[in-house]
Amino acid sequence: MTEFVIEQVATTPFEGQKPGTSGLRKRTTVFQQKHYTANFVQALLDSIPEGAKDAHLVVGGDGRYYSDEAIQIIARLAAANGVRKLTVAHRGILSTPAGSHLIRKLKATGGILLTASHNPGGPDNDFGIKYNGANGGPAPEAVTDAIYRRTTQLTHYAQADLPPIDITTLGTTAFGGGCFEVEVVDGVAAYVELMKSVYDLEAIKQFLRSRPDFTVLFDAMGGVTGPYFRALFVQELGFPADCCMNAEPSPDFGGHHPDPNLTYAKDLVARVEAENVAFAAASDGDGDRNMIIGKGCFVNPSDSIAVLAAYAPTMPYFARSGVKGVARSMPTSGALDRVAKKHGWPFHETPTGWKFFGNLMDAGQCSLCGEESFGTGSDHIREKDGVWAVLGWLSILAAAQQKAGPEVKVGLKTILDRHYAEYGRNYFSRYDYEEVDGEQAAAMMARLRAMVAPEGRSTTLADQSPFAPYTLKDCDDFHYVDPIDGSVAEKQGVRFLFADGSRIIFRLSGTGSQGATIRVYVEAYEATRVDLEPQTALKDLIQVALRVSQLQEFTGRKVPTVIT
Ligand code: VG1
Ligand code: CO
Repeated sequence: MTEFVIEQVATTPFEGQKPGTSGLRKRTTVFQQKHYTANFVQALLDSIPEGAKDAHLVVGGDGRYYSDEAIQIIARLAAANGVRKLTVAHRGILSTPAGSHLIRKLKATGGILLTASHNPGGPDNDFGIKYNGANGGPAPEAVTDAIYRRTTQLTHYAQADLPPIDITTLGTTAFGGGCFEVEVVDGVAAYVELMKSVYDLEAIKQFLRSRPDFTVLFDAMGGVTGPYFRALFVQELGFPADCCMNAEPSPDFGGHHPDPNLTYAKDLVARVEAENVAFAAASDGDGDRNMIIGKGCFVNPSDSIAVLAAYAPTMPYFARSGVKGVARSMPTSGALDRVAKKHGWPFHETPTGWKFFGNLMDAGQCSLCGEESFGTGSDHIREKDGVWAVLGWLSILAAAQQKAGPEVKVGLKTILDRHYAEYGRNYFSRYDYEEVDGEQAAAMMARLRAMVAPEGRSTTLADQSPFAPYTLKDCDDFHYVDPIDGSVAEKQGVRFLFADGSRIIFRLSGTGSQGATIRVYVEAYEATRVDLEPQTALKDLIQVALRVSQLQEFTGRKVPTVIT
């Protein structure tokens, strides 16, 4: 057993160590500055609600560049701060959902996830650190605020002179006469077991056997999900080994921008069209996002969570536990609301970011939830879950095929068409303007906020001209009072709500690391005209959004970076 000596290292605070929508994300070079990562880890350890002393923390991430160094720093600081045990994923490879599960399964105090999620990685791109609590979910704002406050006050951090931790070999190593332990575990196995209990994989296999025409393709985008895809789709479900693209986790995601949308997953989209692939999916760097597509068919994420909820009763996990309620983030379309209404399920609308779903799930008020940003999940863990969603869609297809019988060949489009026929269609689109000048973006938002502020509201509502042909019914800056703990989140997005139920929403991203990203969300509901191309259906509304916000005038941007 290795003894260790604890050193108090003098340091000074760094500016801007403020966790955003999901953890602290900065350029890798920023994290590489002397003391930068150690400062943040010390502030994090100081802010663990249960205290760092005797804590058990899970550590892992999407394997991006600088993760190995960060794991060593975390181990040295954890040992010096009285942490009892670290459970570290083999080679650091642990998807965000698998991390959430491991924390829950091991009843750990929490976990430190090393990821900047869908942000590109590598020496010239982003790194990130995020804390998840004992429920497996992203730390609530009270904790992230405490971490930030602590970063502004630090004068020292404590570090133990541990030898380098070998994260390539499974097993436990004890240090300091047994007062500190590091266990390296397989980051994939426990998650695979969980999925086997959530879904009926046998039913999916039976569907696949009955449909040899059903071709598939999965894109891990060089991120963490490759090993999970292979374990579940190739080994368990028996898909051919070459059905997984970019399946080797790579420190820079093979140069990809690991964000599963139509723009950044264009290689997958091209192959789906060229090779007539019936079902394809991509996930982001840390495996919590998913995109589902097929030949000629794109599943909008807002529809995805609605359809998953509608089919939930056919899935073993929900058949066992029931659907206790559903939730979506505010900008996500209202498709889910309609399913909730039909089934009489409690429904919640939360601000953007998964941390707001955790309280609802812990209180037994939410079983499924989703965000328009390619995030879907359920209370099997406390993070959104890309692989879960892909299996969910396979399980939907299996259930629908079984019901339809051998005469009909069920595909993604069949499922969506039936859903729209039953519920109508919430057309939805998001325009992202990435890396806009920060001051210009702030000025645009400030003007919008002034328009919807209660004191200015009467004039805004009186002058309807910028909104034509729509009639403005209400507008506000979304705020949320958590029904479980009463905490309040202000300024979560400027909303213009129209008389016919359409909406336009503006907010700034809280996950970028450079400049500002403006997100514009538009939504319109059609009860019967469900076959339109979304950009056509939303054309007028998008024009209204650009006119009302003066986005082009403020930013000089004529076209968005990404359209979803
Ligand atoms: C974005 C999405 C949000 C998501 C967050 C984290 O945040 O809009 O819905 O929860 O990313 O996703 P923002 O603040 O940039 O809009 V992940 O996969 O990057 O952890
Ligand atoms: Co992610």
